[in-house]
Amino acid sequence: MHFLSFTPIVSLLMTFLAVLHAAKWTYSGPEGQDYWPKHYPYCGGAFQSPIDLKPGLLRFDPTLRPIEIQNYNLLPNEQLILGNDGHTVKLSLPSKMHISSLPHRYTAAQLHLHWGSSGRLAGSEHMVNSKQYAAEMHVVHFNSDKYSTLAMAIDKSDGLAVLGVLIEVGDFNPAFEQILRFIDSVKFKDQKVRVPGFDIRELLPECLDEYYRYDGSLTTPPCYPSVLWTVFRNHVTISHKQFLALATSLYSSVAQDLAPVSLTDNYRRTQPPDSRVVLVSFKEGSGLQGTLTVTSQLARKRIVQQLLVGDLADLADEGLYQLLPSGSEKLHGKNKDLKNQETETPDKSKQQTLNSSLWKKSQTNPSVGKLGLAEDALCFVSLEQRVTRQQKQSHAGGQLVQALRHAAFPELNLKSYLDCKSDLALPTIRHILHGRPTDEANELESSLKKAFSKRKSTTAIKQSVPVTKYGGFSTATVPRKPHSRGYPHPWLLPMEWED
Ligand code: 3TV
Ligand code: ZN
Repeated sequence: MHFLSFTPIVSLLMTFLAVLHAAKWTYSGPEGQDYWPKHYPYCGGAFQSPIDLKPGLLRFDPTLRPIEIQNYNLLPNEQLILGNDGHTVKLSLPSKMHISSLPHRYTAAQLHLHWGSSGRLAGSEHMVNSKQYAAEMHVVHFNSDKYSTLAMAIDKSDGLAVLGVLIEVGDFNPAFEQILRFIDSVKFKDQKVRVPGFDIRELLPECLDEYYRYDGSLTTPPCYPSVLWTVFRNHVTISHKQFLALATSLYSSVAQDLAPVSLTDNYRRTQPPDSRVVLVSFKEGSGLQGTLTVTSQLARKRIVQQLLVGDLADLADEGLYQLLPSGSEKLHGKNKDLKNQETETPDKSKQQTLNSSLWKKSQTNPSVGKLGLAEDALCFVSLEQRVTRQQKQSHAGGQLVQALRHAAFPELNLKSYLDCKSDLALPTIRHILHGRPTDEANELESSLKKAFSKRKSTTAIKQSVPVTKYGGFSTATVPRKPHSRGYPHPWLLPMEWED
């Protein structure tokens, strides 16, 4: 999803002009981060990075897979370019390097560093429980399934995936030395040097299973909210000498400048979390034990979203059974059998592609998507219709389906009813009425009666309010159902079940 809704030509022109007239920016002073939004409006917008990864923001998500990376083990004959762009020192990376464990292939483009200064061993961008580390490395990847270059991907909501590595001063790090030993060759802005390839995996912490995950932005102008962030739980170390080499060798000014400006403290301050949560792949030692589980609302939403566009059987091992009321674990075994049944539909590959971006967008944002409407992802289609169709396709009638309906539908339908105003079947409305506070139940019941009495005019209403075929899952383009006049609640239109 391009969050600038221009035609490709206008967009290209804007990019060209933006490059020509890219406003100078720095980390402090008159062009410092407080003033970035003047020229780069996204920097003053929502869902910005970095953030402070505080316990209150964290949600344990056992479905987060270990990060899998491919072809990081470069050989010395594969030359890379190390450069100073005036904001950071960056290393170009070959396109064979990629992340393979996300819904799309994310191809590596470059890595770079953020650091403090010689007197301040505090220059990381992300913080963990308000602790700032000495430095931070970012390995930038772009969604190469959808975009051909980093430049094309940079302003797309599913464009980038960045791996963040926190760096502490401690033991000498031989892998970082493969970069730092060339640092004097790129002291000034725009200087570049060829360096031999090495195993980039060695720059990452040993354990790639434990990480923080959230939707955020570039931490530098233009601050597009296009980054799926993965910040590893475990830090790496560099020696004090290595840190000083990084913090004292570089300048943000060109070599010819008579007044050289040191390149230090090139980190952005942490940004508000807005409505985001941060998913964590680990529980032990995180302070999350027993407080948040897979049955959290967020996890339920995700599982149901998967259910809506995916394959019921595929969910068997991903915790679907955990949605069910206690005692229904027995059904899990049953569910597993579904894997052997024919559930493929002609549209499946397309559905999964759509699902992936929807999943990505919604997974860390429980209330409003970065482009404003992620919540609608759950309600812009009739949940009932889709789940029922899914059930039919997977021949998964019976116990599992019944349990699922009882466990997952009441909450979702209530949400649809109160917020999303999507279609609801009368029996379901009655079902959710059951057990609600009396006032609410009465109001709903009278609305129902009126709605029911006008049911004969449904056809006419349907003509004036076309049934929307929400063909895609773009959260930015979900049309809102127009309110129909003459109904007690305009959204209380009886739903006709599709066969
Ligand atoms: F893609 C980037 C990032 F993700 C780039 S490329 C150039 C952007 C105009 C960059 F310079 C970055 F600093 C980051 S970051 O968000 O990882 N810091
Ligand atoms: Zn960065």
